[in-house]
Amino acid sequence: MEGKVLHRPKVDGLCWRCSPTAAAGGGPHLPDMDLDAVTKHSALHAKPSGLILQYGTAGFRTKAEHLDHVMFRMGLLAVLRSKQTKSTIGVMVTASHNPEEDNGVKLVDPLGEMLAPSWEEHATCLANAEEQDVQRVLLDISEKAAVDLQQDAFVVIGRDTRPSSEKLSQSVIDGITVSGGQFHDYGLLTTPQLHYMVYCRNTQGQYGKATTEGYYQKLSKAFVELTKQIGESLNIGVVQTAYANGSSTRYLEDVMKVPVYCTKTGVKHLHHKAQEFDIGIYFEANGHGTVLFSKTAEMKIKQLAEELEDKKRKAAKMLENIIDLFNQAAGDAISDMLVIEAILALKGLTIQQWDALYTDLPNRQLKVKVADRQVISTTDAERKAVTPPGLQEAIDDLVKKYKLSRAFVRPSGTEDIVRVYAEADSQESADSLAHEVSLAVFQLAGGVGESPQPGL
Ligand code: 16G
Repeated sequence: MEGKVLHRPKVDGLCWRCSPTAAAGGGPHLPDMDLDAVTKHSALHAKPSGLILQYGTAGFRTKAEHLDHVMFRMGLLAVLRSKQTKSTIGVMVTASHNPEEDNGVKLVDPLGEMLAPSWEEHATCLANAEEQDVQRVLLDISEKAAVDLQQDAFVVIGRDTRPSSEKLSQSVIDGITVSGGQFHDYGLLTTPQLHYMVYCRNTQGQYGKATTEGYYQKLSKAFVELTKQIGESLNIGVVQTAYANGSSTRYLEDVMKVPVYCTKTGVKHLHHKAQEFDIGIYFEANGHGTVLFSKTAEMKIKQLAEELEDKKRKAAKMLENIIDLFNQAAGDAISDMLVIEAILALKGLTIQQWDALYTDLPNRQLKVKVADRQVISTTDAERKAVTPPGLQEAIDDLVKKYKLSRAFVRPSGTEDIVRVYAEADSQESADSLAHEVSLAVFQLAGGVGESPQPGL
């Protein structure tokens, strides 16, 4: 067959002519479309005969094995749409929540919106064209939509994690390249991320940076702004116990600038204290903890989720989901873990980066057996011993010997022992301080059995 090259339509936009170069067998003439090459490649992505698909609510969706030709042809169509709109167009390979063996594809228009309905029709025509009609349908679409074929075309591609997605996105790329388009393949992306990329690229980065990092930055910035804004009208408090690492308290007070409170050990104490705030965050070093939102906070967030401009509304919606995810009844390690996972993903942080926000001071916990642990009474949220006499003074003297040090003792509420906690600038110092305090407890509070040994 003679090499035909699609060209800019005549002024009336209705008719096509062949390029003299192409007619003379001059080969591809980019950015025009080499229809011979398209036909050749199309045969490599042959349509199963009789298969009819519809560009539906979310593009084309069916069994992955039936989609190769659709992918190739959507690559072609994306190039035409890009030329027509003089903008970057997106192609997303995904079947979202459908079964794993399915797949699908949809096009994203210049401002990140869904493909225009008239182009959905073109998509359906092209996807269902029999092999010998592909050229004619391409010509037809270009004519109807007055596509300027001299224009450059640029397409961005994303795909989901399905096993079939990588190969199918390659077929999209094949369609793009054979029709003279350029592309950027983002690889794995969520669908909203691809919409975001398209929008960013067509607004010269005004909406944000067209990278996944840019996407996360934009969201987390909005999230921080919103929480700040909420923070101005709602009071936030963090509740810890004496067991909280001194570094965490310093980080919260000095860097995060949030007020920190200390209560006695036990969820019941922390929970009640946290209820005093609009947003009350409580956490015990042994893992118990959650975040409580007052009714006022919930209402405020709900309001913001409806009233504010786009990015703030999204951040408020995110906070609404966070309220649901945090267990409001009691500390819940699973719900805490999921919230943390979500925040890390949102901020693009690894667990290691999160862990490195501050460094815990070395610390040691020990147990001491005494005849009657109730001889020890405490005050100041268990940070100071009131009885037996002389114990607190002994602890104070020991603490003075070490740098960045702190120590306290309290009778356990769950075991028949006294707990000793110490922290200091090095593990050696923390171990040594804890041991010395254990000895003081043993001597002053009626220790039983063998006296505490170093290193135990
Ligand atoms: C219980 C508490 C926990 C507390 C721990 C203290 C609940 C659900 N759990 O596990 O909050 O930290 O006891 O134990 O209330 P202790 O008094 O033996 O140090």
